[in-house]
Parts: sequence; C-alpha cells; structure tokens
Amino acid sequence: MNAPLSALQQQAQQLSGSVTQPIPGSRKIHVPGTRPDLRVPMREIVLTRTPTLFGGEHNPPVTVYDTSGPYTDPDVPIDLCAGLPALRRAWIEERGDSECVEQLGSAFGRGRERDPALDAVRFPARSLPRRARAGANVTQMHYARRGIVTPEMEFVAIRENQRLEAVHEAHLLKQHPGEHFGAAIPPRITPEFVRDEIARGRAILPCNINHPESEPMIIGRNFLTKINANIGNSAVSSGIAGEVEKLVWAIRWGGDTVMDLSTGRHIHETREWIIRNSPVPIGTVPIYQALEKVDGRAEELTWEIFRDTLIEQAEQGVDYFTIHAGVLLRYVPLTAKRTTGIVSRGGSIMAKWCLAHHRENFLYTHFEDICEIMKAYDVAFSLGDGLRPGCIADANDAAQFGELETLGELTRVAWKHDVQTMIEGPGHVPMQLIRENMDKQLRECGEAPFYTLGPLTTDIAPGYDHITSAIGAAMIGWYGTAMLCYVTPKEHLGLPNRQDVRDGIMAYKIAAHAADLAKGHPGAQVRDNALSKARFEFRWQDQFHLGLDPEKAQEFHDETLPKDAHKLAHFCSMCGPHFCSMKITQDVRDYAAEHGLDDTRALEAGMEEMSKAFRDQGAQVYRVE
Ligand code: IRN
Ligand code: FE2
Repeated sequence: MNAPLSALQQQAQQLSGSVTQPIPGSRKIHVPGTRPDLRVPMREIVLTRTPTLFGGEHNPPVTVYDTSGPYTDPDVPIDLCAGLPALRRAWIEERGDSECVEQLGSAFGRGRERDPALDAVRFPARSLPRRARAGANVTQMHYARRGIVTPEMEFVAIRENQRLEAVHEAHLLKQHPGEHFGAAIPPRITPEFVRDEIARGRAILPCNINHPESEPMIIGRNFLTKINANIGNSAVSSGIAGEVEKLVWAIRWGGDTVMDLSTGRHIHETREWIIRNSPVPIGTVPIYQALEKVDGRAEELTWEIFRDTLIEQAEQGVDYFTIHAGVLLRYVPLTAKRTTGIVSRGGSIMAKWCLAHHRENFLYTHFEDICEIMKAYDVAFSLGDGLRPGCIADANDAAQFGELETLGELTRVAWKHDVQTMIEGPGHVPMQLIRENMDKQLRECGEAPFYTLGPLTTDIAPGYDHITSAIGAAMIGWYGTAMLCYVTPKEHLGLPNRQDVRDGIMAYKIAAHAADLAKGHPGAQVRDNALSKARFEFRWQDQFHLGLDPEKAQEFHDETLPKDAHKLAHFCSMCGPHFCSMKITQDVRDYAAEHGLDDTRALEAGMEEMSKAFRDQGAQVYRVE
C-alpha cells in the first residue's frame, strides 16, 4: 500500500478509529459450531463481585447477542478500504451450485457520474460476482425445503440461544411466562428448527451469495425480534465515508440489518463500500436507483431499466430488496380521499407510473421474472407497503388493506420459486388498530415475517417520533412482528445525524426487547435480572455495562456524581443518600437478619427502634466526602 492514497481512502482510514472502540465492560467471545470455520461472535459482559455487605458472591458474565461485527473485535484489523473478511466464502463455494460470472451490472451504467478516485479502490476480497449455475436455485429456502441444514442455519441457531446453556443461577433464569399470540417459541433453538421455519416461510435468513462478509441472522416471529436502521445520503450528501461510518455506528448500537436508501451521486460506489464493510444484511429499494437512471422522471421507468438495476445490485451483494409490487392500478384511486395520500417514496413512484401509462404496475406483471433474479443470488423479498397510511386518520383503510391482500398473493408466488419473503407494514396506526394489522398480515401472507415501520401511534410529536413509533413497535412486536424498522427523532423533519441514528436504535432496541420479554422468549429476562441485581447492590459499573447504552448511563451518572468513589456509593443523586429506597430496603433486611426476624416482622418490630437504627447507621454509612 505504498501508492498515494486518495482523499477518500485517507478519510476512511481515519474514521475507522472513531467507531471501533470496544464496548465498555464487554469482551468479544466466539461460540464454536460443528466445523472449525463456524464461530459465532457474541458479547460477554463481565461483572464484578457483589460487595461483602450484600454477601460477596461471584456474578457470572452475561452473554448478549452481538450485531457489531469485527469492529469490536480487537483481533481483527479493520481497514475500510480492504473490506471485512469473507466469513461465508467457503460455505458458498462448497455448495457447488454457483459460479463466477462476468459482471453484468457494470454494463448497465452504474450511475451517470463516475469518479476515478472511487474506481481506483478495489476491494481485495472481492472477486468476480457469483450467480447460480444454470437451473440452480441458491436460496436458503430451497436448501431448507430439501431438508438441508446449511452452515448459515447452524450459525443462527447458536446465535439465537445467546449461550443460555451457560446460565445456571436460578435468580437469573427467573422469568414471567409470556403471552405469545400463537407463536411457537421452543425452549432451545436447534439448526433443524431454523431449517423448518425457513422451509415453512415463517422466517428468512437474508444472505446474498455475493455478500460473504455477512454474519448470518434470522428474521421470524419465533426468533428474537430484530431491528433495521436506515442510512443513505439524499441529494444533501454526507459522502461515502460518512455513510460507512453510519453503518458501523448503527450496528455498534444494535442494528440487526441496515438499509442503504442512498439516492443522488455515487449511488453504486456508496453501496459497494457499505456492503464490503458490512457484517449485517444490507437492504435497498432498487426503484430509487432506477429512478436516478431516468433523471427522476417516474413515467420513463421501464421493466428493462429496473431489471438491470436489480441484477447490478444483486451482483454487489444486496441481501434484500424492497419491491413495491402491491401498488396496483386499481388501488391508487382509493388514496384520493386520504388526509396524507401516498407517503411511501417507492409507492408514489409506482403510483405515478401506473397513472401515467394507465397500465398495471410492471413490478406486479413481471413478478415471476423478478423471482428468477432473486433465486439466482438468494436475495430476499421485502414486499413494500407503498400504500401504508401516513397519518392516524388514514390507518387501516381500503387502500392499505387491499395492497396487503395483494402482498399475500405475491408471497405465494415467491414461495413457489423458493424465494425468501417478508412483508412490509405501516406506518401510522393508533394503538387500538394495531392488532388488526398483525392478524390480517398473518392470515393473508401465510405467516411470512412482518417488517413494520413503527407504527407511529400519534402524529402530534414532531421531533419525538422515535418515541411515538417505538410505542407502536413494542406492541406490534409483541403481537408477532419479526423486524421493526426504526424511526429517528428527525422523522418528517430532516436527515438523521449520528446522534439521531443512535437515539432511534436505542428506542427500537427497547421496543424489541420489551416484545421479547412479553412473548416469553427463553432467557430474555436474564439480562434484566442481572441488571436489577447490580442496581440493587449498588454495583454502578455493572449496571452501566449491562445496559443498552453503557456510555450514556455513565455520562448521566457522572453529571452529578463524577468521582470514582461514587461508583461504589450506596445511593445516586436522584434521591440522595437519605431517601434511597433500595438502601432502605437493604437496611430493613439487615436489621431483620441481625434480630432473627423476617422482613415483615422487622417492619412491625417498632418504628421507634428502626428509625434510631437508621439514624445511627446514617451517621457512618452515608458520609460521602
Ligand atoms: C419498512 C416497513 N415499511 C416500510 N419500511 C421501510 O421504509 C422500507 O424498508 C424502507 O427502508 C423505507 C422506505 O420505504 P418507502 O418510503 O420507499 O416505501
Ligand atoms: Fe410518516
């Protein structure tokens, strides 16, 4: 690497340091599978011992699902210009059903502008793109339906179990039974269960054969609830390196998949950089790029331009495509009386095309042709909800539900081709109308995974739509939605920045985990129990480390009690030393133990004596300085 670096490469190399710090209190571990190249990364949160005051026992580490990829692994050198190691390459090649092809995509005009500096960057791990051999079908659904367990399926089985077998402590496993609305979550996920769910169409494992860098993950309602983060420049560009940094940032905080919604300049190159550096599946909306190719004039779109765009992106390694094939000509008039009409970008492009030509949506009429492309690379469908409601007033209307029925019809066509499929859902829906969406989706779409945008449960809080939507996301996740598409605080207002991405992801991690708790996923409560114990025992660092955002928790605590000594203090600044309920509870327990009483009798033992004991103790224990 002695050649002079382009400005972009320099920028990319600097970036890598800022987002690759290990997550505080955690270490990367790898759980081995049945073959030496199958090692499932997880994050182990290492805890301190309980202070002697509380019994002094060892607290076992807590293992959590880890989306952050090699970026938080100190053993893997990161160079964004080189891309990530191709983890799945051998698995893909040894199946023997795909072959390298001359890159068709480049012949289709990658975009109108090409920048020699961008073209100079070659990803070494990247050879020619692969595609299925003639007559072959390389989808995970196709293998599953033939009874084959792929290494990808074994990988996700291990990953979903979050190493629960290592948990022995009864208090950590204490868990309320769930209410799971007809889902069938087994106590332990096996590779065969993964295979059967994929074969049945109830889960998808998005993994394009041209994205060997990805760490397999699964989307389905009998698995942990996943979240998607959207990134992508618009005309107001943040630049390629900026987009890659957003990706690394989004997965650091827990994004399970990332959608690149780039439009504007260098769309092909931006995507190449994102995919080569992404350990999570990447989704796109190909109609956006097709629209760029016709200079933004929707009526000039053709099936051929769209088809070439699909192939171009499939060759790059996009793992799932949002395709708005359910926006039928006859549904468009149903949106006329809506308060906010059509709010989906892809939906409005297709509605415009349908009206301009007075013809049926070409995505619908060419749907089987699209399936042929999907199965040659294993790209999964994310059938777009182009007619989703854009406000509370339009929720669950005829246009939305008509489209959902068509998406059900298309799901059956996709399954005929063994193409993995999920269904996109709304939008804006008040709480009392959410359940109807989930029930109808399961019924119409044969239980194919639902992937919803929120839903936002009210329209009155611009600036806080990560919250209005996380409320709906938690509900619909509980009812059975498999993946939640995040909404950031900038929704409806502008492009999200770094902080907005983090805030959006946090809101959605909360919604997804709350849903998993409510559904009674085995072991979902382990982390809650460990954190609660740390909180009760005033193990402040452990409490921060077990949280979704250790850095923020630490910052907030430091704001009022910055000293190291305070990380051992038996109170926080919220109630102060004298009013800490947890401290008082502990004092009651200690008093009871000393006097051979149970907690209730201790309380009854006389307020006078109790208060004197507190006062005496307070004089020694509560002194801070
Ligand atoms: C998810 C569920 N419904 C819509 N989405 C996401 O919204 C979709 O996956 C994409 O990331 C984004 C924009 O889609 P439209 O506006 O083109 O439909
Ligand atoms: Fe909206």
